[in-house]
Amino acid sequence: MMVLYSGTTCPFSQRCRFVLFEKGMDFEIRDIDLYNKPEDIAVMNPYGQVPILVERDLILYESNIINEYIDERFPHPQLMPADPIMRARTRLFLYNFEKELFVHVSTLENRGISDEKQRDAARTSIRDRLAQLAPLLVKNKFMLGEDFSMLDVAIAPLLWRLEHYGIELPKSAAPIQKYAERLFSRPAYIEALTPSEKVMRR
Ligand SMILES: N[C@@H](CCC(=O)N[C@@H](CS)C(=O)NCC(=O)O)C(=O)O
Repeated sequence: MMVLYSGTTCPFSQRCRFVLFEKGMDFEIRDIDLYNKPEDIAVMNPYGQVPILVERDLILYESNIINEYIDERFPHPQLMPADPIMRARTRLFLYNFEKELFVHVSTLENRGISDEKQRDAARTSIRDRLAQLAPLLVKNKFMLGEDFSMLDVAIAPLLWRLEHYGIELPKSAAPIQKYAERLFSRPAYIEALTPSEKVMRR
C-alpha cells in the first residue's frame, strides 16, 4: 500500500492527496508536523521536505514526480494526456507553474526570512500570472480543455489559498474564480482537504 507523508497545510502535499483521492485506491496518509519533523523525513528526502511517497522499497519526493508515478501505477482516470506532444506540453506547463507561481509560495508561507515587501512582491507576481491565464479559462472547462488533468491538480492548492495569502485577483480574472469553483466542487478535492485547509477559505 502507498503511504504519503503529508503536511496538513502544505500545498504540495495537497496536490498528492488530491490525486490519491481521484484514483480511489487504498493508501495511507501520515500527517507530519513541519515544525517538529521526525528524523526519518531527512533520511527519505535529502531536502527534508514533504510530500514523500513510499511504496515498498520505492521512496519518492517532489509532488509532481509523485503524482506522475501514481498516475502511471493507477491509470484510471488518466491525469497525464496520452498523446506524447500533449504530455510534453503539460510537463512544460507544470514547470512553468513552479517557476512563476509556486516559487513564491515559501515567501507567503512565512517560512524563512520574508518581510512584508517580499511578500507583497510575491502576491503581485502570482496575481499577474493568474490574470494572464484567465483568457484560457474563458472557453476551456479545465486547463487543457474539456478534460481534468494534472495541471488542474497542480494549480488547485494555490487557488484555494489566494485569500489566505492575501491575494486579490482583478475583475478580468473572473474566469479563474469560476474555474477554481469547478475544481473545489470535485468530490476528491473535498475529501483530500485537511481540517486546517478547510478553514483557509470562507
Ligand atoms: N518542490 C517541492 C516542495 C515541497 C515543500 O516545499 N514542502 C514544504 C512544506 S509545504 C516542506 O516540507 N518544508 C519543510 C522544510 O523545508 O523544512 C514539491 O513539489 O514537493
